[in-house]
Amino acid sequence: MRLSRYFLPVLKETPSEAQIVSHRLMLRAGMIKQAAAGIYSWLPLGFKVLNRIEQIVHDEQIRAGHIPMLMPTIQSADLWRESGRYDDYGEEMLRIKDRHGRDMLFGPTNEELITDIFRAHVNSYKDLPLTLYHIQWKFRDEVRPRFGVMRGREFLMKDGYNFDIDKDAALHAYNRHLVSYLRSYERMGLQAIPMRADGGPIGGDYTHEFLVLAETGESEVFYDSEITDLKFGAREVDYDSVPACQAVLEEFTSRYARTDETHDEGVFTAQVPETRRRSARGIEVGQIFYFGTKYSDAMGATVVGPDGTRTPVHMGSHGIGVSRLLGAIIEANHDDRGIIWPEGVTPFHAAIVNLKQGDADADAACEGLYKALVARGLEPLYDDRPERAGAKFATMDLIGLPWRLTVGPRGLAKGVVELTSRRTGTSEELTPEAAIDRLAQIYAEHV
Ligand code: 5CA
Repeated sequence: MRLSRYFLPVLKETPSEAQIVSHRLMLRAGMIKQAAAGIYSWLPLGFKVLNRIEQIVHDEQIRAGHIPMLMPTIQSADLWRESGRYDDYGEEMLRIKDRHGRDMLFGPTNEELITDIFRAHVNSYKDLPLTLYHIQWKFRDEVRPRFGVMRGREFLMKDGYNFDIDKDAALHAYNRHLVSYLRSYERMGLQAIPMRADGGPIGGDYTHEFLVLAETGESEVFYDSEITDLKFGAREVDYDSVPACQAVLEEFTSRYARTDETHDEGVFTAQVPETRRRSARGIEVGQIFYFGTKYSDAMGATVVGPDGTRTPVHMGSHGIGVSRLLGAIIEANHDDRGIIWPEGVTPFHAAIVNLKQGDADADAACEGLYKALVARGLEPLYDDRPERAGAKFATMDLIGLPWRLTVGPRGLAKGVVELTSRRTGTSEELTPEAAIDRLAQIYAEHV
């Protein structure tokens, strides 16, 4: 993409309504624009990152054997009356009447709708296990929408639902989700710690939240410092293997980590040596639940078991805050000049900054780099505007592309361009070919 032809409405002033750094940076970098309280338009740069995150979530869900689909945003109140949640959900649910006076709602989550699909089409234990998921906009009429996309009213969520014959099988689905979530967050450049938590309106007493540590997090967390050293890394886990998934769960959850709802000072003190006790703030980027037969009992979702009798299926639901993740990633990756995208989610792979637009050699070198990067499957953002170098650097630093190629007559006279890391600030002079090879190599690990 050439910046002169892109739509990147960066702001010079720091918007006064934004209280936290990720919100400020998303507005300043022209990623989002508020449409109403807690509701945002996703401008091209923000939309690109949102898509990258969504793609990682899809890849990892499909890798775990979960099946993508799409349910609507608007639901009928009838199903929610069946489950008993129409009254329970309270004012967070946006209730709508259609022209015939029928009660509808903008879905805050989809347990009812998916259970209805299941009971209409699945009849036998032979069709289990089954995990269906979608990535769809949700609406929760939060009392205090704030912090930009972190606590929106309209937000994008991946929500998945498992259907299993019994508790053991459903717990395997739970463990599989935990593994796939650890992989997903690491690909986004985040360490998200799974913590025992509280079920809330979804229900169920077995649940883990995934928290990214950040000062601006809304949850208070208590943990054993050793948990932050755990890395999922490049290991391959067989998702069909009960012991393999169980082993990952145990490794990542055996060290103490709790959110405030279930924090018990006595247990924390007994389990964790004093030097390793930590408390901090965390951003909840996902949550997994096992809730047994709560919805299948209420809505009659049963299958015929091996002995010919009907039994309600065991279920769980599993959510990732796709739009919230942009805020969480920025909270964990920024400096005073702007965002620093992890390679896995960056909107463009590399910036090309032409120090002397209009100079025939510099223009030709930039065009050459641009084409070579595209040919290697990478997406560059070429700042081809007739601006000062300082302004071009400031824009690229603000929008946070992890790598910058700087091209100018002085370097070209020596046959080199400069490759700069946004994170470390270190620069290297390389021939254009070597710079392209380097970038291709860096991103080979992030496809
Ligand atoms: N049905 C279950 C799991 S699919 C569910 O709704 N879980 S949840 O309530 O925990 O939401 C899943 C994730 O969505 C949360 O972990 C959080 O990352 C994200 N989320 C929840 N509320 C908001 C909000 N108001 N704004 C942005 N993201 C949100």
